[in-house]
Amino acid sequence: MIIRITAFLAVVFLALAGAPAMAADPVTGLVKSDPQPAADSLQPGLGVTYYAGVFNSTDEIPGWAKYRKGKKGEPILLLDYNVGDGEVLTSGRVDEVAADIRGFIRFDEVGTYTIAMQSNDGIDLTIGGKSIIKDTEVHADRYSELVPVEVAEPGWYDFHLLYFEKRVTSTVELFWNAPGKTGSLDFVPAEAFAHTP
Ligand SMILES: [Ca+2]
Repeated sequence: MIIRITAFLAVVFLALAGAPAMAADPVTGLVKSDPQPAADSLQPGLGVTYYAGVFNSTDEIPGWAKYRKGKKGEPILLLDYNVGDGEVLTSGRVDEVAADIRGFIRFDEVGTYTIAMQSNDGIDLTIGGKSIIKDTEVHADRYSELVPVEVAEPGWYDFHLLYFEKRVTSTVELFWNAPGKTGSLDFVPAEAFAHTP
């Protein structure tokens, strides 16, 4: 609890201070989706496949998915889920479920974005082939570090988030600041997400 409050206050303080401390090393070398997805092939939100089961780490999800079909869910339009003991994302379940979330995220600007997440339970976020945020095991709500992510070219990048909720409360939130923007981070907006069905 103390860690959680400290992390929360740190994010709030740094946001208010207008100069988020870059706690993490910058992530560089993101590769744009190649080819870029055709505009008429894209649908809003991120695609998601759910796997019902008891997970203790996101590292268990790929092996699990190899042998099970999973269930397609309604697309996730925004990663702003802070639902207490309610439904986990669009899964129709409140506990014991993993989500394999895939699609694209669009960076319109060249420069250094700041990306952060709050999660409960595990998350493993990869963008443009690079690991951005990992907090893979069971935990109460907590924030990641503020991760500087260098974008060399505007466009769509492959987005892949593994997530699971073991029991009780569930949170998945994704925040960013565009290059040069200071102040509090915003939820990554819906128009920055897309997927091909
Ligand atoms: Ca939980």
